[in-house]
Amino acid sequence: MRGRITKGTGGFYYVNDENGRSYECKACGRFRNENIKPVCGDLVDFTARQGEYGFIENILPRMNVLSRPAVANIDILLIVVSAQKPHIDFMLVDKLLLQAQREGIRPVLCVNKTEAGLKAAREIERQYAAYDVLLVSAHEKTGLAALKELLFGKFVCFTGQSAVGKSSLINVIGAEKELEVGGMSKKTARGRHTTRTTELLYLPEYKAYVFDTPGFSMFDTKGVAREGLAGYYKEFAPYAGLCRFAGCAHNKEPDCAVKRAVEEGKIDEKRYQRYLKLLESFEGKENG
Ligand SMILES: Nc1nc2c(ncn2[C@@H]2O[C@H](COP(=O)(O)OP(=O)(O)OP(=O)(O)O)[C@@H](O)[C@H]2O)c(=O)[nH]1
Ligand SMILES: [Zn+2]
Repeated sequence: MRGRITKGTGGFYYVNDENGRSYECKACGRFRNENIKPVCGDLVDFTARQGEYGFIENILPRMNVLSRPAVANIDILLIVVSAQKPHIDFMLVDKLLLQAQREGIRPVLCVNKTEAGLKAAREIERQYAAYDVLLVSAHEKTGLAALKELLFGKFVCFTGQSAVGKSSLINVIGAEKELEVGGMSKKTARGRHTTRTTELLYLPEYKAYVFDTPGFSMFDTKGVAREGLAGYYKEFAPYAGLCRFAGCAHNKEPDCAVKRAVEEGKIDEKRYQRYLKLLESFEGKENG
């Protein structure tokens, strides 16, 4: 059978089949010998056994994988921020966008708590106009249709600072239905004080998986060459090829089309300033 790993604990893995039914499995010995560790989100071939745990036989090639917590095959990284408190950390969002794009994951920004703080929400929309931005309120249940549409059939990872409302959003979109977990019926609405576990939740109504984490292991610049950084700024793309120098870092080089676009207000000044700051943090570092 084909399935997706939703949870791993104490040598056991929980694998959902295509109908969202959960099976307790062990990894077959070959994986340990080859030093392969299944992770949450992995798509696997497994055999189920009557009244006993099954076996994961094969892990399909991963589309992407993020670490600490280790999660694979994410379709969408939903970067949740707040229009009220806690105030948005723009640099963190820039880094999460970079991290997603580097892994080939589609990033979507989700501004929660928009029943107030509309000015902040508009500013976020403006700075990230090159990306998809949703405005929602978990409390007022507004903007959820677009979020639900996004979810359908996908594995969506909710990430962002603590207290922006990730759990609240998952609860309001998933709480109508009861969730099947290991044959037991359990409400999707988790208590706010339950300990955080690395677990994918299945939302049968949307045939979707969601995962909730404040972030992944500290962003590092490994794997992003200094010259490659600009490539992760979608709004630079129309101009980047027009600079005088090939490989222009859009910093102090003369005749830079990106800088010109900033001066003309076509690229957001604040995003550009943060880009320079990130670029600076690369100076003198070994990347690659
Ligand atoms: N005003 C307002 N508050 C909200 C909204 N959504 C969530 N909150 C509140 O924000 C606080 C944090 O919500 P959580 O859902 O626990 O946030 P989280 O992002 O999951 O936080 P962590 O689990 O710590 O990562 C709670 O007090 C919620 O009631 C909203 O749409 N508007
Ligand atoms: Zn340039």
